[in-house]
Amino acid sequence: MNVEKIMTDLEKKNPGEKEFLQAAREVLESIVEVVEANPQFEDAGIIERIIEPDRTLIFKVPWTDDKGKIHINKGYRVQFNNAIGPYKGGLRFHPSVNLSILKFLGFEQIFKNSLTTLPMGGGKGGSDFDPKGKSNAEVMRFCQSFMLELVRMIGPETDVPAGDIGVGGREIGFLYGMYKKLTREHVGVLTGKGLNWGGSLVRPEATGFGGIYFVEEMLKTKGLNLKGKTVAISGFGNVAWGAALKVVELGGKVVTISGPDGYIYDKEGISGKKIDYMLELRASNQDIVKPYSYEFGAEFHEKKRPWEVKCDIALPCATQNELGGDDAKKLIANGCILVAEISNMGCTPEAVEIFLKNKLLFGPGKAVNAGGVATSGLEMTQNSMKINWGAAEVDQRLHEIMKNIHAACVQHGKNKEGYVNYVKGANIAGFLKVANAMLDQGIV
Ligand code: 2IT
Repeated sequence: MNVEKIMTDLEKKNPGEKEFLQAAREVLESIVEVVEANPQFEDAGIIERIIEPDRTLIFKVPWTDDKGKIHINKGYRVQFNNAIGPYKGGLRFHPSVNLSILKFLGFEQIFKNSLTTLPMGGGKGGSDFDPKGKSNAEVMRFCQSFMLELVRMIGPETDVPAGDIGVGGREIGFLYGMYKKLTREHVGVLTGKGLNWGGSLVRPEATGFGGIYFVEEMLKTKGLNLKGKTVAISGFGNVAWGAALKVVELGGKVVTISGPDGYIYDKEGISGKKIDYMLELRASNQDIVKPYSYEFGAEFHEKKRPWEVKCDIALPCATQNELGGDDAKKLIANGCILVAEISNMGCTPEAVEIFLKNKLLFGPGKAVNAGGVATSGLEMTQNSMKINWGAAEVDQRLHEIMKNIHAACVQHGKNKEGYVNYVKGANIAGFLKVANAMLDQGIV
């Protein structure tokens, strides 16, 4: 398998799509050995087929603001691969959204969803709409207009979107309301729904909780645990919040959160009502963390990232490529032993290379953050059965899934010296299931 040749062709077909090309290269480099050991994959064109989305819908989203001014945004849904189940993946509303970002996320989602052991294919969607500073009514009108087009693509057995950055319970509610009006069906077509209308307990916490269950498993391989560990977290949204809750519950100390405006360093530890305050920051719709420093008297470092603080564990929980090579070096110099991406592709390839070279415990997003979509899968199951599980049952299933993902990474990623390359392990384990399903189903 010639990775360089595949990448050259991919670049020609997808010019300038740097995030997508970055995600594709990482997977391809990881699976070389298994593809070479299994010539049936290349014979069936699996590689070329898996890096091309099944289809992509790009549409206009017109909406009117509270003053009556008309705005036009771009809307997208990328249906990447449905070999093992309906397309599944979140919607991201953020001004940075473009086709490259959604293709990288959709591509990652194929392997992540495969790792969960649940029957879900890979997809992603969203818009360059910026929720910052918008009123509730504006967000509603935008969501309704977005759904007028998205409805053509989705269905409970076809494609099941959820939230991602900028899309939480409120947006899922508005989207679901319009879907229901258009189709007259009350079905599990979106996940992350409200508890009164088909949502699952633990879904809001699931990405963060799952991430920390995975971190616990990683630590266990070294006979360690979270008790007394100092943890640096980036972001302050849903993912960071769930992770902080679980770290504190398991005896760790969270010392940072961050936003586009900078980071908070709270030496005393972020716990209890300080974690609740993250929800207030998010609800303020301002996308800033500075107010935390007035509220609790902690340090605010303007326009900086939290990777310069001394910590045992670093958890990127914000967005792609938020931790670079220089950050990686700083973390290692400060004694950090574990980095786990709870954001998607949180670390740059340079940072990942440095972590692997230095034999850190490094967990890639598609394994570490799979608890979010796994719990979406559990929401789909509950919707199909028309029942609701209790929180303990969902949490226990989530925990089990994360342990299984960790075991799959170890199985496929452990080298002769005993070091676990989780990047390789996750990519191989995720790929094999999808590739074999594609083989079974013929050239489609
Ligand atoms: O990146 C992700 O896995 C998500 N945003 C969650 C996707 C989902 O369908 O729950």
